Amino acid sequence: MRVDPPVWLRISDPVRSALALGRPVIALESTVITHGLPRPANLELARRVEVEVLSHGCQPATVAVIDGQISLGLAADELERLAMASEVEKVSRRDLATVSLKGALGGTTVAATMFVAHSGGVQLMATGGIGGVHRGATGDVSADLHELAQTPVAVVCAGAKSILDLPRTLEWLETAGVPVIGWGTDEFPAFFSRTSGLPTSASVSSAEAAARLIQSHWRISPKCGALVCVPCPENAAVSPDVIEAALDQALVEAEKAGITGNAITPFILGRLVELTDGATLRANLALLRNNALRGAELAVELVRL
Ligand code: PSU
Ligand code: MN
Repeated sequence: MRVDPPVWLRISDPVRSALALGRPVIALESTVITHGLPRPANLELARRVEVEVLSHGCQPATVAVIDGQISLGLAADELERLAMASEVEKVSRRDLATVSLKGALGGTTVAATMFVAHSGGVQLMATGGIGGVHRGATGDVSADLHELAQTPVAVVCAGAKSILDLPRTLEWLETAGVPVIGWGTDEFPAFFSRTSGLPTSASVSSAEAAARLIQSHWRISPKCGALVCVPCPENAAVSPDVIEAALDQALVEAEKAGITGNAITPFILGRLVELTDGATLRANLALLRNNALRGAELAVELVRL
């Protein structure tokens, strides 16, 4: 039933055997490790998430580019190199070939992670927050949205990054036919904050219900992704007011410093941590872990169906 993976893709042995046995597998995004979190918290989290996902009966498959090899599933030493390297690229879908030919190290965005996961036969991935439509009239729309429109992978996230224009991001997803499924909520979560005041397109209250909905979506739209939104855990979430104030300041600073394109997200995230005395970092770590664990439950249910 499964087709052979493409020659450019390196699949780790544990991931390969889990796939061959039809066991649950979840792909994990890695730009958050390379560009979204400070060291060494990034490595600690990445390791912890892999261990916990495994203990939930699901095989983790961190996606990254290692010395030019596009990889699904990393060895422990590769994860450490990726997290601690000073020279590491942010790899979106357009960058895969370039970084691969350079033989470089790279952390993959949601778009690139989805594409690689799908190429290897993995249907599910977890991340912190997806990219989307940026604020203002820059015309900056993340490749994550285009990938969701054309690649049948379900992405477990805490919504879109709060630095984005959330209403326009949701409009874009609606236009592209991508379901936005709230798990335990009917509001689109705003990453560090649990609420945004904006509705999801569907709501489920269990892993089983989420799996059923995703499966049904793929019967009807077999080429389209889906978003599964899980709010940041209550004890780590930050109030929208605090985020908005810090964000306004960070956005002004970014504009003054002339920061644009794919450098915006890492810059803003770093400034938010400083401006909120670490509250956004604690929220980011908590939601990443939570999304991976909920994702693992979902992977188990998807296999069961
Ligand atoms: N959210 C975070 N940290 C991150 C990202 C999102 O808290 O590092 C990354 C994800 O990899 C996402 C990417 O796919 O930012 C989107 O970047 P861009 O807007 O340049 O497409
Ligand atoms: Mn962008």
